[in-house]
Amino acid sequence: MADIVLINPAFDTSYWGLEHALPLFGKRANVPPASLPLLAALTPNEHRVTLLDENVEKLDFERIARADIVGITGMSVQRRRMREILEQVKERGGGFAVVGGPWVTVQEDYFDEWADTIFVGEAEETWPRFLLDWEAGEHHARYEQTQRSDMTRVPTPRFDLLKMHHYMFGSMQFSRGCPFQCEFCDIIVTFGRRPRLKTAAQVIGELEALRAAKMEIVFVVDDNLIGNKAAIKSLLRDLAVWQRDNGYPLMFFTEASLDLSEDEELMRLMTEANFVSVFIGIESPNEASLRETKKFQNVRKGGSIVEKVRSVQKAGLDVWCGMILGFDHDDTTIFAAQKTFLEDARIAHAMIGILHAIPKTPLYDRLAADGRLDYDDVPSYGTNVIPLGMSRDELTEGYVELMRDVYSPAAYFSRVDDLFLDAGFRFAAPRAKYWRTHPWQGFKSQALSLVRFAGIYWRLMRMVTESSLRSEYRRRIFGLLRARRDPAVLFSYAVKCATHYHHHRLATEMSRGETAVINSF
Ligand code: B12
Ligand code: SF4
Repeated sequence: MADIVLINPAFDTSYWGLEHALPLFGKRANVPPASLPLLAALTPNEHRVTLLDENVEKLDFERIARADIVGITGMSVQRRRMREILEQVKERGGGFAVVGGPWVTVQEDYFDEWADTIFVGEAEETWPRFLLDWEAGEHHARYEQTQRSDMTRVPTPRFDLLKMHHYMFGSMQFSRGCPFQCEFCDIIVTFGRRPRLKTAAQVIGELEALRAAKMEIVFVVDDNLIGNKAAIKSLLRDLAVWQRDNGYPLMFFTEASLDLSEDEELMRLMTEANFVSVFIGIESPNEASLRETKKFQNVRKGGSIVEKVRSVQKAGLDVWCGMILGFDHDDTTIFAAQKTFLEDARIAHAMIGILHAIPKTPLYDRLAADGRLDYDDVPSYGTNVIPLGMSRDELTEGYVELMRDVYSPAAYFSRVDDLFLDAGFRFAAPRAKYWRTHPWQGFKSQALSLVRFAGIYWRLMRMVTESSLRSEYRRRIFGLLRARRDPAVLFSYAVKCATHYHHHRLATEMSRGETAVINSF
């Protein structure tokens, strides 16, 4: 029997981390690390597994050093902390150190001195095999699966081993893989271009586990939920039945490609399964840049990108998006173009980043061949790419200015209100319809939304230090109240205020030079 400790290292503050908003929700982290409870479920019962997430609790290095095997996961932004943790463990004469996850998968030599074994890519088969090898003293320094994991055999993650009450959202995965070929993307390098899905029975099993952990909002962490449209439609139908049978206990958000807008049935099925928002990789309003990066799905016929986003919103899905600056076809006019695009598309939440080249991607290979990678001062520039249409300084300065503009209260709430007030965005309509025939459940749920809204409002008024922001939030919320009396919408609007606080603070700190430009790399 081995004593195994698996660790998710702390993140630095970032757009997605929502660090400044978390106290407003009374939470310590946004999403639990999905890999750790999954690895625990893949571990044979004779071993003892402890899961530690540094984002919700301080690490006790003395305890960690006593473990037989210390496993660490992490993505690019966690890589330095991953190394620090390994160093601390080694200094204390700690156990066998293994590393897996997105970063080591693309940068295999990063932990050379610190890790005894690394795992490249998926680990459904290699993790249990490693444990057998380790017990026999025959383990290898590197494991990589020859076949991609069979998603229909992935077990239900051991959420019970995490302190789930500290997280804002639950997380689960329906599928891996994406059929597209965006040049900068490491997902297709790691998971392939053929989407692989779990069965409805597996998904429902996980939903029950998340419900048991008292989660209410779940991030479906697929990179592209709709990579296999026929398969996901079938799954969504089963999910909608489960929601209706159980009184809509869970609300979902996810990521999908823009071709979602071309499929009315798919959008309807998503809302029936209680998906309320979707993150779409739009990347740029500049068509030449989209073609350059092989994001062909965004330049297809059938309307402009703005029109396509509006179709998704009309179906009842709030759109979040990813935008990238610094493609070869971008010059300094891109900053204004991005801002105008977000206004026209009424997208409140845009994860704007600077193009960077992830190792093993086609973009990385192209730029390396052209001598256009520069690792000098990456944290300040936020990229390892030497841009073509402007200097590195112009790119970072333009980025910071754009973030500040886009998250100024006036610009942000103008986008939110355009959607929520003027367009009367239909929020979770199938659930509202269900409540009309189940009034008691509807009443309980709406009462809970009101309580939650009141909690966030109270914290906004107490914890936000800038009085101008407090009065902005108050004014906006009362504006919404005059137009719409739905507690669910009110709660979701309060969440918009809290997330604004995070984005606005982050953008302000960046523009004052108080935090690194962007730690997406
Ligand atoms: C959910 C998610 C998030 C969540 C947080 C998740 C969390 N708490 O860990 C949020 C939304 C917060 C997030 C944020 C960001 N993310 Co993110 N995220 C994802 C996403 C979509 C899914 C991750 C997931 O849950 N996968 C499901 C699990 C089961 O898969 P897995 O982690 O790969 O684990 C498997 C194997 O890797 C392996 N494994 C993993 N760890 C370990 C450890 C050991 C010891 C072993 C043996 C095996 C092993 O076993 C698992 C089973 O096969 C991935 C893309 C993807 N599809 O993986 C991007 C991804 C990880 N994110 C990425 C990035 C860049 C970011 C951001 C920096 C974006 C930004 N610009 O702000 C931020 C930074 C976060 C922060 N707070 O600072 C990149 C990382 C690139 C890289 N190669 O390192 C990815 C790959 C997406 C991408 N290509 O852009 N993210
Ligand atoms: S659509 Fe998203 S997941 Fe698919 S290849 Fe492009 S960036 Fe990667």
